[in-house]
Amino acid sequence: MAERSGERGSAAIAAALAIFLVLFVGITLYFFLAKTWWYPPPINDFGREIDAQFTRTFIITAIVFVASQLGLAWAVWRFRSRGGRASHFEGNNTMEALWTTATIVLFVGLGLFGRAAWAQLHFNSIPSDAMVIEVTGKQFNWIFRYPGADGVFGRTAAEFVDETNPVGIDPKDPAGQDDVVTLTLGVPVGREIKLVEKSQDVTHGFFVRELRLKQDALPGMAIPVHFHIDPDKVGEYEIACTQLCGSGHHRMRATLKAMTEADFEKWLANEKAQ
Ligand SMILES: [Cu+2]
Repeated sequence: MAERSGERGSAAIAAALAIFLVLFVGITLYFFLAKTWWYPPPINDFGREIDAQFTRTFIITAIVFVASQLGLAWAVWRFRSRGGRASHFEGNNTMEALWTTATIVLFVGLGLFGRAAWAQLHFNSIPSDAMVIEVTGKQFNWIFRYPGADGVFGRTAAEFVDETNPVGIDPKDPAGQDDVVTLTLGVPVGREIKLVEKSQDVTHGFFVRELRLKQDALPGMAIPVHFHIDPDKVGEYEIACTQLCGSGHHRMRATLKAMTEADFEKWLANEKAQ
């Protein structure tokens, strides 16, 4: 009698756990397929390439996830306690070799697929006619600098940093006289932009969701990245800091303003006048 009630208990618990696993898989799949918490649409080829890589990764991991969780649900139900002794086996070289090989193939394969996008951002030579803009992260602002008409940035040094000179341009350097310092990243659409990232204090993370571009800015380093924005993607996009850089981290944001070439020239002239 005691044994029979034990059987019923085991079946109920096994069924509940198996049903929970199936529901859990279904709900998880729904959120990914419906893209409930997805990025806003990309605004260049690089963004679309990153999305394609995300999709490849999600499809492969989804197959593994669904198969393993449903397999677990099936095993929980199929091998529930029936009051007998549990049997087990130890070690299986064939299975060890199989899943180790499968994991290597998956990870290396995904890496190979993703290398084009990675190289595009970090290793491919930046076109020589790219517009160069410097971005400096400091607690808790992003500051942008344009080289001005001479195309050359003035020298900077920590000793010159103050409220009116946030990036510390050397006042004696003639190349720095026409540098334009702004709090908004204005760029013309359809043009290659080379962004040189710097930091004055701690590690900050430059991130624009629509560009799918994320790169840390580190003190003592000048890190170049490059991007362009599709000609039809004029608009304003949020720049966020993705590194927990201090108590004001949450308000360390700026705006990326993508404009037509003519609007950009007007905007830059206006910023310079200020
Ligand atoms: Cu920051």
